[in-house]
Amino acid sequence: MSKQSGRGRVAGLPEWDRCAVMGVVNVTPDSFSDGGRFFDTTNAVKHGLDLVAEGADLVDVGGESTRPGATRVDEAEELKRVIPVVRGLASEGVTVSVDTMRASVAERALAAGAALVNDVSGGLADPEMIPAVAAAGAPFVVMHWRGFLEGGNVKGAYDDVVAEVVDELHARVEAVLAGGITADRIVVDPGLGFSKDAEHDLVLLAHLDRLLALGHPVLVAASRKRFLGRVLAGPEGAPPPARERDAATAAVSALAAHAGAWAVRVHEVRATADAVQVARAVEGARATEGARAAEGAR
Ligand code: PMM
Repeated sequence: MSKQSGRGRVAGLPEWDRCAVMGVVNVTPDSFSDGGRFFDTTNAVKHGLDLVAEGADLVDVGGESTRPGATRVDEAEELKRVIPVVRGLASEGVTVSVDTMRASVAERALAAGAALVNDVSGGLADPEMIPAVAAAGAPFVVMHWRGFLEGGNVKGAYDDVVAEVVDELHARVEAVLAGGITADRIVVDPGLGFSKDAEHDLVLLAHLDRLLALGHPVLVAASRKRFLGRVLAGPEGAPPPARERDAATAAVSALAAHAGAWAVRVHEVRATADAVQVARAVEGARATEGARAAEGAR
């Protein structure tokens, strides 16, 4: 299977000639890595527009932290956080994704101009989610998820993490298709850090080809995650804080883009925008070289 086979195009979204950059706007007081900084509508919209100016192709707006142990916000609060930000960004022409596990939030966000629903539970947290997204004809990100993490990383036991994540994602894709979302609107995501330790995340990144083989565009969301802290710290050291993991994040963006990812989801856009551009240029050079070689062989 060729490296680019998973990049493809997602129906209902613009098409990019390289790995797309999804900038993150967390409208939460307690997010894993940038919590509290953009916790009001005006600041959040401004931050989203800044990310676009820095090179984001789309902006992912979320109102609920998904970090391990985070308590859920209620529906009214999530709506209050997310919908005005989605509306504000969409009205400025930004391609907006909504990061939610609630069908009601997805529906209202789509009505407010969102173009994509990003559900870290892959439709498992809310039985109304898949029918709602199908009815709206919107694209859907299906992330690998093993449930809410109460009491730590309890569902992270694997014999073969790549095979299990691929199989479980495949099953979710089947469920999503059965629920009426069309194949050309499905994006898959390995769910780095969700019921996974650093070793699991790294092995999944080493085998993005296996995820691409599912036949859907792949989203990689490594930004500032724990595994990068572990890599940077080495075996004995203390991991640097989340906001000191952006160079490492950009390195993952280059690797993921090179491996054929459709998009990378990042908090700091500038370096990743450069990374995906470099990956695109290298791909272009390879294609030119291949064409020349073919020409010479004739
Ligand atoms: N991770 C987080 C939030 N949303 N969405 C997708 N599709 N994939 C992810 O891995 C993912 C996500 C948690 O990270 P944050 O709180 O730092 O944004």
